[in-house]
Amino acid sequence: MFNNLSDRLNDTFDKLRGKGKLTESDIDTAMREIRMALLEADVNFKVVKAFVARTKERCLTAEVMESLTPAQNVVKIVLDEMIELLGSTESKLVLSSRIPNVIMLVGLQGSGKTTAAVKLAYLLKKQGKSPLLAACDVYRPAAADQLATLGGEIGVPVFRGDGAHPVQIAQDAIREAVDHMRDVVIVDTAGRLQIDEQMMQEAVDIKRAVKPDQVLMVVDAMTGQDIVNVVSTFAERTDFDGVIISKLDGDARGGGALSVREVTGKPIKFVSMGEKPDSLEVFNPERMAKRILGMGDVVGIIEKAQEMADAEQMEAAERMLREGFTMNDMLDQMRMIKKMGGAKSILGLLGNQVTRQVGNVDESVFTKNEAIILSMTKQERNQPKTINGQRRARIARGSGTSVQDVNALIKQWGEMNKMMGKMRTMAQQMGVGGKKGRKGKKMRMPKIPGMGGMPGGAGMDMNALREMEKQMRKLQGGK
Ligand SMILES: Nc1nc2c(ncn2[C@@H]2O[C@H](COP(=O)(O)OP(=O)(O)OP(=O)(O)O)[C@@H](O)[C@H]2O)c(=O)[nH]1
Ligand SMILES: [Mg+2]
Repeated sequence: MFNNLSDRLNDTFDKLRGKGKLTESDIDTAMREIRMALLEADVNFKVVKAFVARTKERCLTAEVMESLTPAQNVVKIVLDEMIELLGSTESKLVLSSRIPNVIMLVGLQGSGKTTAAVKLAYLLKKQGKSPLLAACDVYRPAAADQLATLGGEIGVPVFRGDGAHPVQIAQDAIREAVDHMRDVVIVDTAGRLQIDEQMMQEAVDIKRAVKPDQVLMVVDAMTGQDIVNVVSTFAERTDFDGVIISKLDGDARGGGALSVREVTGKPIKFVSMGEKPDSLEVFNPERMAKRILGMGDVVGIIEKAQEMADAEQMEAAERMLREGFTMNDMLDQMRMIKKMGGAKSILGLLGNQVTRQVGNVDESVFTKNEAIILSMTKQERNQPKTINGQRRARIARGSGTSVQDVNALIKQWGEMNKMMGKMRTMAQQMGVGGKKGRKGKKMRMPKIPGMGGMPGGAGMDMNALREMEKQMRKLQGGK
């Protein structure tokens, strides 16, 4: 589900990321691609139109266009809008204090009502409830048997008033629940075509008779553009409080699932991801949106890693400007990247910015460099210039590496230290770097681009450094 849509959206994001600064026409192109991708996923065209309009408007603000990372902002906006489209917050099933609570399921033929009824019963049972399933589909000969079999599998009783009218069965089931201390009755109704007036009326009658606490409409994830017609009749006749999307595990394009919230204004409560009783999940818009954008839940981990890195880096940068760049700083930097590299492996092949940043990290080089630094004495770490040939040989022996490896690392440190020296001079001229600034105000040191990627063979990001120097010069008054 959504694979194709995810791929398409990520292609668009990749193109944007490759651009740096974005123009209005870049946004136009991206929005056109997003529109096409959604339409191809069979999302309702009105929903697509509104979605793209909202997204575009937010993307074209100066805040986004003039930011240093416009592409990232665009992705974030698309994500936000997608979450909004899906309902922004989790909408739990609310049970009332009435005993028994009655939940009635309605939906088209074959949409997955009976399966969903059983899954819901299973979920409630796990939460300590004692549900009863009511078999009100009297039209399909095997319908009650199907429910009885599935109910048996999960140990939930099924009330089947063989031969009675569906309204009667529903009422009797409630009586049965009261008699046997069952606190939730789940009413499985017969599937109906929305054009079948008699069947629609029956659903209305059942609803009127048992006054359900919740009517849930089951919508097959395979429903596409037609979703509007499907739900509107139900909305009109039986009304409903929420939606269960079934068959989300299939390979349908998922357009209906994406449209249903906007089309009905009703929350999606559950999604069903398979035929097994335990495959009903409480619907979480954020998780789903991230899944659609190919971000998975790991995005959170990455964001955290990035935040952590930012804060740590900022502090480290300030201290380095004050006290100079030591081997310990280099070690810290390496470890930070390694942490992010770890997150990357969870991420898999996600087209994420952070993945890109740490993309070329070679773990074995990390381990080697880490061992080398750990084999240095405190004094050597603080003043790497004092590491002579003899010491290099000792460090190589101690870390199980070669003198060449040690040389390479010290050389790398030398380059970084030189760069830090330059920056320190600039910073001092500007009055930044921990000490009070010229105007007596403590200024924060900007994050040093490229520093993160340096050790471990990922290579120094010279472009980022040049950009940084340019920025610094600008800050000094354009010299
Ligand atoms: N893969 C998958 N199959 C599902 C899911 N939900 C339902 N099905 C299958 O879809 C078919 C129809 O499901 P039912 O639960 O019988 O649908 P229904 O709405 O009760 O059908 P009627 O009572 O005939 O209207 C069955 O073969 C189910 O096994 C799901 O989430 N994933
Ligand atoms: Mg059924």
